[in-house]
Amino acid sequence: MTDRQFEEGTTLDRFLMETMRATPGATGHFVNLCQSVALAGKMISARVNRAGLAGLLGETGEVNIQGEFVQKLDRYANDTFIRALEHRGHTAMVVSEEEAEPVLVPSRFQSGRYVVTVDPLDGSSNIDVNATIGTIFGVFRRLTDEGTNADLTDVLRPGDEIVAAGYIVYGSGTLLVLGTELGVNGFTLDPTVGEFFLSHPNIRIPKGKTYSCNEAYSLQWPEPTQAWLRRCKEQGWRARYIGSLVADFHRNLLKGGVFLYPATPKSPEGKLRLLYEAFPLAYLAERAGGAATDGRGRILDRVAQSLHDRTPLFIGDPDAVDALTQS
Ligand code: P6P
Repeated sequence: MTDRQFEEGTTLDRFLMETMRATPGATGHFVNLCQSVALAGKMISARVNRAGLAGLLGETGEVNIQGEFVQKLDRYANDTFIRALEHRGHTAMVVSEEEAEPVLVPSRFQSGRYVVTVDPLDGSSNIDVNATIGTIFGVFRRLTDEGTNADLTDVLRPGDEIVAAGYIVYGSGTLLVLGTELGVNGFTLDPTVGEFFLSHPNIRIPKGKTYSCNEAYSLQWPEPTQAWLRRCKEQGWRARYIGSLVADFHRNLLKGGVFLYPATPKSPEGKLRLLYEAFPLAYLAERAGGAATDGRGRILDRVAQSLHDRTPLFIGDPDAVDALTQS
């Protein structure tokens, strides 16, 4: 946990530089990577915030613009994120929900020591109703020699080997939440100056009786999970569900609560993605005092078998996650 106190108005860059100075052996590559992520977040935020305009134009029947624009937002977010990472010498490869195969940094750029997994725009089906969406990312240090091409061995590995993770949530504001071994901190974008400022230092998940799930599928869940839900209702829990994982997770992280997306007959392996959704959010949850399992065991104990593995996900309040996990 970050036990350093930062002044009001600390920018993300200042936070990163001061944290780096306090980290023996730090070379600045990770700081550089975080700055690339922040740039991508600013660019995606600006574009997402204009999606409404496209929507408006779309209402004139110009389906082209609206359809193209919205459909392109996933692709725009993906390309922006990859372009922001590839040319600064800190990243070797990116694994993205939008890419069937890993994306190696082009040979014209210097490859780096990190491999990044990303869901460029989680919840993008909510864009046309202006609901909160976000970018989720995880960071591994590559296992392969930096003189060679990164490959699948750098990402098909235990979630526990993640060295950092975070997300950028595009809602009423744009917030970057970054987790490292020092803790979890939130930075709010001030669009008037184009800077992220420390707004949520040392995030720790509070106790909270809120469950977040798509109850439409609850009759298909395993009986123990259904029984847990009935008990919550008897105990007066609240329900909150945005239908955008990153937004539901973010609310629970700040206010307390648990998100659950169990397996169903339609999605026997679960719906959510292991490498670039569950791993990064599980990393953040645990460093903020929460927990994350797949209903049987700890998410970060899982080893990714393929790039687009899916998983059931129970994440947030540690007591609720424990109650939902049948060993
Ligand atoms: P459902 C969004 O499409 C997403 O991948 C997650 O962000 C979200 O938590 C989940 O799917 C919502 O799924 O089945 O409730 O629409």
